[in-house]
Amino acid sequence: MERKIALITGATSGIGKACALILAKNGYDLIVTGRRTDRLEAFKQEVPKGVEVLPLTFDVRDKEAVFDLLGNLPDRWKGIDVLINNAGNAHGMDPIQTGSTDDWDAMMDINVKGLLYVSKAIIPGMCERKSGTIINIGSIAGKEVYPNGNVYCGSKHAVDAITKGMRIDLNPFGIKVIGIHPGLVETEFSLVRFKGDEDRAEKIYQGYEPLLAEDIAEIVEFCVNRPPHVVLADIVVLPTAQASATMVNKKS
Ligand code: NDP
Ligand code: 8X3
Repeated sequence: MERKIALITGATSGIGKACALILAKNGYDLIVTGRRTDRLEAFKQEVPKGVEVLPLTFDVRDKEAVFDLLGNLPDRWKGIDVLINNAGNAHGMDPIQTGSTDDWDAMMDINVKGLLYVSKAIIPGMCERKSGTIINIGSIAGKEVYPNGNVYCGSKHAVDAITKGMRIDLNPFGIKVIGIHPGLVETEFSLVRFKGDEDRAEKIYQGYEPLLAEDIAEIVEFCVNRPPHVVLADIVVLPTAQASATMVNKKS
């Protein structure tokens, strides 16, 4: 099988890690990123034999680090076929009148500006090669707004708009741009949102069967295995028990 290269941001847990693992099984060598170096290093042991992994530790908010590391990749890693812009989180869940500006900064800087910095570092190479696939992980929160979701929803609506803009601008270069917008996926997401409050985080996923990170990874696998003339442009995926951002059919 011809080996390809995928770059996955936020590969230290959840959706990003699951996507990295499934792409490894599909013959990709991987550039995996995140802030937790220990997890990136440990990840190297989890991939099938023969898969090459380049771990890069940086905060997507750090513009200089993004351009320095991704702009100076070793030649062997420059030809990125698939970019998955996944790094991101919600920070807090408060009404707009009492929300924290630190939380707002984190969400806009990571989910929106971080995605832009990484994309800007990678897109020129894809344009030169006239090929590539960009998958932006949005959210149901980018399609709807829910109580106390205000700024997180705003950040994911921005991801949705930026994804559509990328699709238009990069179309002449034959670059596929895909938005995947999941509903509730059980990962470390709620632990981060609720600042380490495990009880509160666990309750988000109780009383119904949430999506797993692997469910999203399987969609990514399907997307990257489409023939050249097919792009799955915009995908909303929910747990069956979830009908909208605000309606989840909980049994207890
Ligand atoms: P996790 O908290 O499990 O994973 C988040 C990942 O993003 C981690 O690898 C983390 O790595 C990375 N990350 C966060 N902040 C930064 C930063 N400043 N710089 C670099 N990397 C960062 O959550 P999920 O897997 O659920 O989230 C992945 C994406 O999916 C996010 O964009 C999220 O908004 C989206 N999403 C999640 C849903 C859910 O219900 N779980 C539903 C819809 C969308 P590290 O901490 O090592 O830096
Ligand atoms: C994560 C899903 O519903 O918590 O984007 O916003 S939700």
